[in-house]
Amino acid sequence: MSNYRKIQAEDCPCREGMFPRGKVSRRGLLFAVGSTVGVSSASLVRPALAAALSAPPGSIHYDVAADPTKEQGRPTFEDGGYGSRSQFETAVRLLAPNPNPNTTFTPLADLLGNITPSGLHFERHHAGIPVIDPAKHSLVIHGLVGTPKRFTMADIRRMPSVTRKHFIECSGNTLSGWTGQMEKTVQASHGLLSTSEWTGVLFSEFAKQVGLKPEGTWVLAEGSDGAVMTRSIPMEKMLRDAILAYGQNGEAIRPEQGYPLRLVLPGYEGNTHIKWIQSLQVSGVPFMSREETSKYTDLMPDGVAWEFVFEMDAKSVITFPSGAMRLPGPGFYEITGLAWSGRGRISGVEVSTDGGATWQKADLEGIPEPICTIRFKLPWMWDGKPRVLLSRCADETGYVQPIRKQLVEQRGVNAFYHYNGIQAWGVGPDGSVSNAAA
Ligand SMILES: Nc1nc2c(c(=O)[nH]1)N[C@H]1C(S)=C(S)[C@@H](COP(=O)(O)O)O[C@H]1N2
Ligand SMILES: [Mo]
Repeated sequence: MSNYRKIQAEDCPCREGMFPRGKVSRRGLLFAVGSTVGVSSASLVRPALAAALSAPPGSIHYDVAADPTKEQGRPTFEDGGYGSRSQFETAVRLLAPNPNPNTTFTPLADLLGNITPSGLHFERHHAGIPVIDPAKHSLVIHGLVGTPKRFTMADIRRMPSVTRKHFIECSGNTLSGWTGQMEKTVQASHGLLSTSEWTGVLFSEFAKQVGLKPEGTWVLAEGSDGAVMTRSIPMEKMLRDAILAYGQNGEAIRPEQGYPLRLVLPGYEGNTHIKWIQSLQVSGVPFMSREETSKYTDLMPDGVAWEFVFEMDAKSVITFPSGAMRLPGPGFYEITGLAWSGRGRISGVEVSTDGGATWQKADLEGIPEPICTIRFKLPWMWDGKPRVLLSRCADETGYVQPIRKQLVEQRGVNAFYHYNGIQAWGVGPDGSVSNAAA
């Protein structure tokens, strides 16, 4: 397996040109240069040396010990007190092709377990990432409430909190299923999906403080970014499980994810999880904002557009082996991937290694949690023949992930969002893995 991972990192075309080779973290450079040639100015370093010292994003370059058991290791706190990953780890987010510098994809094939490291969480920004001082940020709750109120971040931090694991998935994830474009890697096809442990305050706690009027059936959530992104959310959902989150994976939420405060609406399409949230306005009707009229609707074959398609249907994907990888030869592999549903817990995952002729029950890693990804696994002996690998999942409502044909029969091919068909990866006789759609 470890041998295989190395092959994968070199072969994956999506990674080409993504590392700032020759651009060296200042601290790492000074550390290495100071110990070898005794100069302290980075500008004096010859380009060849700088290239040799380059380190992938999020890491610091250090010289490798000839024998780590025979010398003192490097001192702690070289990182200034905030850790970095090994210089040998290279997984990064994938930037969407130009001209869209506002979207990145999670490297799903590199993830271990179930949580997405915060630095690899996918990003979708309609107007870039605002820089917000938490001391000056607040959330106003107004409209059809008894007492309109402004909550500072300090007020919010004092309220009773919850910590829950949930995925967020952009409704445009896997849209190549509709268009038929063959994305080469699972990062490009499925990478607008990430899972974090979110910490924050349930909306129901805020509701107790402002007092809701019975006619308040919708809430307009509004961000404080350049897009002032707004979505209308049913009050029933807000009271059921909406979280005003300030924490992500054990620390403050990342700027890219909405620092200092974001809405988390478990299972709802990503665009409703308003980041950098500043206002919640209660009303008796949806607001019909730009994002729910011109944008996030699904056009059906009969010309009718579905709107307020909130819940993300059950989906699964094999992340190993997946597109652009190469299996080094016949033998044992553990097929693995992720399954998730916006409607509850995943109840089961099946894998086919023969293009859907037969299916086997996959092992689930741990106990499925509601509206959270779960890792599945299946031991597999590859005989060296061409194979097509598929996964399909079911959730606790009894819903089974469909094939593309079923989706197209129901919705045509104009529906840009909410594609959740089964993904197929083909394994060639040379071990090369490629997108075989489904
Ligand atoms: N204020 C604001 N909230 C926003 C957005 C935005 O551009 N501005 N993008 C939305 C979209 S389309 C998605 S898919 C998710 C992405 O969340 P992430 O960037 O934390 O992955 O945030 C949503 N919330
Ligand atoms: Mo999105």
